[in-house]
Amino acid sequence: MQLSRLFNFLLFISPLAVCRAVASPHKEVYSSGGGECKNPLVRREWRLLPDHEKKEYIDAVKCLQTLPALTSNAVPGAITRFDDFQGVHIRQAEIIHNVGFFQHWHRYLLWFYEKALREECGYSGAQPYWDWTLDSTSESAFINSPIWCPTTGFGGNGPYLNVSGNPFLKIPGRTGGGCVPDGPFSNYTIHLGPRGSIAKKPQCLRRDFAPSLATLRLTKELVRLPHCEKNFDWYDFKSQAGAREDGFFVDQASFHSGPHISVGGEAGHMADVYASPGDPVFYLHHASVDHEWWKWQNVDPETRFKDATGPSIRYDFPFGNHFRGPNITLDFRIGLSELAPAVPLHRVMDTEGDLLCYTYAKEKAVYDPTTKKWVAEELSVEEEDWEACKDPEH
Ligand SMILES: [Cu+2]
Repeated sequence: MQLSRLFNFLLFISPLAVCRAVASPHKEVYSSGGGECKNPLVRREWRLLPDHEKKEYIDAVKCLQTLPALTSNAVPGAITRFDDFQGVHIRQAEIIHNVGFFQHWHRYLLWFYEKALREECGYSGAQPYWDWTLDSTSESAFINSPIWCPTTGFGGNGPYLNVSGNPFLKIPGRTGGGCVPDGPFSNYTIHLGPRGSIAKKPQCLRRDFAPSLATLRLTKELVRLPHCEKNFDWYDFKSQAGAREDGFFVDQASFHSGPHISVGGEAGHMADVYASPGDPVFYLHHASVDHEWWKWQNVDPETRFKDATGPSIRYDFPFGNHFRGPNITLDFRIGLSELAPAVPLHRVMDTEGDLLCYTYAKEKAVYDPTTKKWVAEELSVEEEDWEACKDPEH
């Protein structure tokens, strides 16, 4: 395990344009035969993938969107394999958020999504992530992020709708709301949602960017704060902040809720607590949420691979003022309905354990204003410490 982590110290110098990228530094091959993770997939930031890898990923997502669903018996509106994953999230949305196993459940979902892309759609890479802090420096940085590129990304914002039609959210600074008009998913039909609906209801992919929220809540400094917590329950609570029983609080938006709302605003799919996986960018966002947890865990693996606490029931303390159920333990079980077997939490604590087999590249994306390209650089020891908040005094 340690040896495989060492491989990630590779230095990648790849000039990348905003909408274009270049050659791949390497390709990891997943191998976890015999219950041992030997050669983990290495997840990287979207803008650091060379163009042909971006295309391969998007082609694989589009492939999932054509394969027949496995869960149509339970989810009548599920037509495709892509819908399967959105469907299980819709069905479990009321039990998997604002609880202690939120991180674990989403990690497990992503693992099976990544697996489906690879095993059913021939994708040879790892699930990429979207580091929102790179796009929170200004409103224009957010709007012009490489992730929204119509040719090598996921397409951009929807046109502005004066009335969002969402009675549950009031988001200042929303700028869109309509159907995404460009990119690879502009003609894609989402079948499930809104909210808890699992009946077939064809709809376009909608985005409703709130760039000001991104600049206020997704800065490197704010994203770092949960990392300063030594115990999982407070790390987890802070990373899930913003979405509460009594509504959404923009001024408390965390790196989980903040990107959901910055992309989804009021009318976009990403803002829908149930149906958000209808937007393919959901998986890059959640890979980044998982990346943060992975960073937090790896500061002290001995302790933190065993630290799973927090309520088993939604909105129990500290997510609300209720005390209705017991706290989770490592033996608490999560599942993905028909999509994957139920497993105890201890199986998903280590991303290089006997079930999961992936890691995150130890690199950072740096923008070179002269060449207008993003390049990968190795994290210095000081930067790693800062990101991990090993010493809150500094
Ligand atoms: Cu979720």
